[in-house]
Amino acid sequence: MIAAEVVKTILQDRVNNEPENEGIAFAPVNIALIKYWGKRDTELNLPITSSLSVSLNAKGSQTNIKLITAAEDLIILNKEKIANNSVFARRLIKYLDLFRFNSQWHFAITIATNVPIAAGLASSAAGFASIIMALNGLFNWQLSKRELSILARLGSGSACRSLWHGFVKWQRGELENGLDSFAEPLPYQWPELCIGLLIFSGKQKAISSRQAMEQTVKTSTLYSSWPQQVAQDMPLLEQAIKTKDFQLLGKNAESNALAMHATMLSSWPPIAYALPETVAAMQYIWQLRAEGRNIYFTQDAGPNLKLLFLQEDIDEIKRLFPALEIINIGAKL
Ligand code: 2P0
Repeated sequence: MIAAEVVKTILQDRVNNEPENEGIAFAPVNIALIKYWGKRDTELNLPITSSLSVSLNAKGSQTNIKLITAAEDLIILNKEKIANNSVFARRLIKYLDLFRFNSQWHFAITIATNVPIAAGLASSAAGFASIIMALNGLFNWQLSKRELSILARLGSGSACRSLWHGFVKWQRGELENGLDSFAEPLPYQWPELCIGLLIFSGKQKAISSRQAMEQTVKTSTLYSSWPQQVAQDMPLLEQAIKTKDFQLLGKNAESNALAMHATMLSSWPPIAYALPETVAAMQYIWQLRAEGRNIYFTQDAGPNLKLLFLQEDIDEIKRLFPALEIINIGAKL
């Protein structure tokens, strides 16, 4: 099934809604503790496995969207106009086309994000989630979060998890049209859990996660073990969240991230997102753990690490990693 048909199935006669003046929405960045890596359908971003994330509170993207009288869309990212033939704009315009039910419609879209773009900090997830929520406001569709999650996925897979704060699970689903592949919040709070962003580079990555995922699925000999890895890690991670077992959470999240990167290293051409500083930091964290400290990490499609630790250790962690940006994911907004 193609994405445009999924959109029509969900919106039905709402495609005829009159637009309001403006749609505005914020969506948080999410960090996967059990990763999404590999698609069974590249058009609909349907995953091979389920995944589980935690959202980063106030870190994310704010989108304002309006209809304008103009010959083309106007895209402003962090106060700068983006050329409509850039890679970023083309991907965004392709997504907006799914909702352009009148060929005369052009959008003015302003996105403000407070995380480094394309540095493995899932800015596209927050971006597409905030865009679909803003469109929902602009056209007064009044869609459920579940429906918005499905539509966000069409922009970027991980965006379907950025509709909520806290812990979120994306069920892979079984259907070909993906109508059962959406995320849902988990009913658990863990106010003491902290995430620290250890940033080594905010530069654009050499290979997009989209391309890297595809290359891994096609060529990695280890990829066949990935669904097994997720099947093993997912229930343990859910149990860790439910019982607030920090070591169980840390071990499974870290091991899941390393397994994902192992599949990339075993693909051809090989994909390595780590920089020498990334590897040095991993070894330092393993050394800290050997000394009895409660600290783990996860890594996405970029060189930066996200450290996992508890509120009670925050002073010690600040001392050990002075440059760390700490996000208490359980804090009230
Ligand atoms: C995740 N990542 O679960 C994994 C872990 C990166 C590493 O989801 O092609 O930007 O748009 O569906 O969602 C990044 O991939 O890929 C990602 P598309 P997406 O967070």
